Amino acid sequence: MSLHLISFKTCPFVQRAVITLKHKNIDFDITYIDLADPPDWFLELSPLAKVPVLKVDDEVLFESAVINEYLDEITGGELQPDEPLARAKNRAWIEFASNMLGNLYMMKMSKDEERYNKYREQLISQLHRVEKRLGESPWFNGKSFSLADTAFAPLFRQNSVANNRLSVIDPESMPKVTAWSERLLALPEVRESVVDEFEDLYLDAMEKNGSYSLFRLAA
Ligand SMILES: N[C@@H](CCC(=O)N[C@@H](CS)C(=O)NCC(=O)O)C(=O)O
Repeated sequence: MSLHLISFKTCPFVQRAVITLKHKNIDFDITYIDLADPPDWFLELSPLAKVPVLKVDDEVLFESAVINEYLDEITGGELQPDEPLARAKNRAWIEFASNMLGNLYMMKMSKDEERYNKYREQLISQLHRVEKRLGESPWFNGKSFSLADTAFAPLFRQNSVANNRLSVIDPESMPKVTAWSERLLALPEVRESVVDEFEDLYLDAMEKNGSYSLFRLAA
């Protein structure tokens, strides 16, 4: 069976799939496209015109959460809780992380202070909710590393851009989130889930968008 991932170099949703692939030592190929000028073959392949897309031989999978469950299930399934309610709750928090990724993107790319602050406040309130949900360390579900960890890790990677100078994580009021995010960012599969030029590309995108965050960085 061949696995071929279609990616965009700064997309956190693709990074989720890369983390799972690397965590489970699964062989895969990767093709990067430019979402600003997507090739026709990609638009034909991707029902929502979004990455990630995973080609499994000639079949097409889309949506990062679905791709990750599939990758886990063909390799033993240990990244999802066994019990149905716990498994459903894991899925719900993965969806929560997707919403947070949207807010983080909007915060980083907002053109003005008002919108920047609006998304920043939403994110901070969401992080406080995650802080309350976190229990035993080291991972989201305690001892078992799971797809919730691979789903949140790209959020923390994007949050850490520019040496954490735009971070929304407050170590004092969010000690569990702080420790969990640092633990995730230290994992090889998370460090290697982004291309070498990731930071430059991300900052370029902020510049192209006329992002207000850049004023914060310059201050
Ligand atoms: N719910 C999707 C979100 C994927 C997504 O939003 N991908 C972005 C890039 S990070 C995309 O392809 N955007 C292209 C577009 O919206 O046209 C998932 O989890 O895979």
